[in-house]
Amino acid sequence: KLMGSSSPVFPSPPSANLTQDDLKKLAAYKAVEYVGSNMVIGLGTGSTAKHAVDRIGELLRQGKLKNIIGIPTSKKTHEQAFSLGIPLSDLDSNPAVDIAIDGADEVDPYLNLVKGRGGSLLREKMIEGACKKFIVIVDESKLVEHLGGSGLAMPVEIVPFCWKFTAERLRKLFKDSGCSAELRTCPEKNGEPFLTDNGNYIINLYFKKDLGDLKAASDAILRLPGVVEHGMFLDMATTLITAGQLGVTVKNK
Ligand code: ABF
Repeated sequence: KLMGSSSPVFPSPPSANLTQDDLKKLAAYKAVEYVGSNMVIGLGTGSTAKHAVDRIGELLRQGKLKNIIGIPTSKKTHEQAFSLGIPLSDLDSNPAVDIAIDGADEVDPYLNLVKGRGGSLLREKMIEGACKKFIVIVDESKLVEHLGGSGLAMPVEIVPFCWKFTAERLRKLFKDSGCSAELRTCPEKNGEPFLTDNGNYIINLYFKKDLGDLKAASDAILRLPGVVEHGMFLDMATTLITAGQLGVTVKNK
């Protein structure tokens, strides 16, 4: 299975009955221990990554981190990091990213991920694909045996043009896995389509059966015209930090 270390590191002994948000924070704080001064840092999106960005801002304010540059993976994270006074840039100006820290929706035993239920998968994949070390931070509820196995959505970002046509082609690709495809909408905006930071739509794919060969599935999705990117992050994470009631574990690939 997984290569590398897997050791409980913190807290020891664990406090009982930590909330899911406490666990997210523990994983995030552990990840920020890998951040040093003079680094270019990919800043993730979502409720787990938010804790990491807060912590980086705090260390910067305390003078414990100096001369860092943050590369935000979404407009939302940009706003958060900006409000914390973290110096920000982008991949055009800083194409070599030292480290990225981000959450995930599902993590399999080989550190393959499903991401993008927060809607930021394209920018996340661009930035996290450009970094030397990509640390994924999760609470233990995100661990799965097979991607797509949680019964929750596998997001695919597509261009709005003839989205129904693209959604149907995606569904047909995986009909043997009992796939259904739904446009992501915003209930708070009368069911209007959800728009990504790039002005695109998201199709949520749901599977009744295991996807099988993930690389083949990824290639097939990316070959469809109209598809921009999908939420499978295969062979990208270098480190997984998981927080559970029994402590925090670090696994390196
Ligand atoms: C981002 O945030 C996404 O890729 C993923 O969809 C989501 C995880 O959110 P949370 O940490 O709130 O569970 O990293």
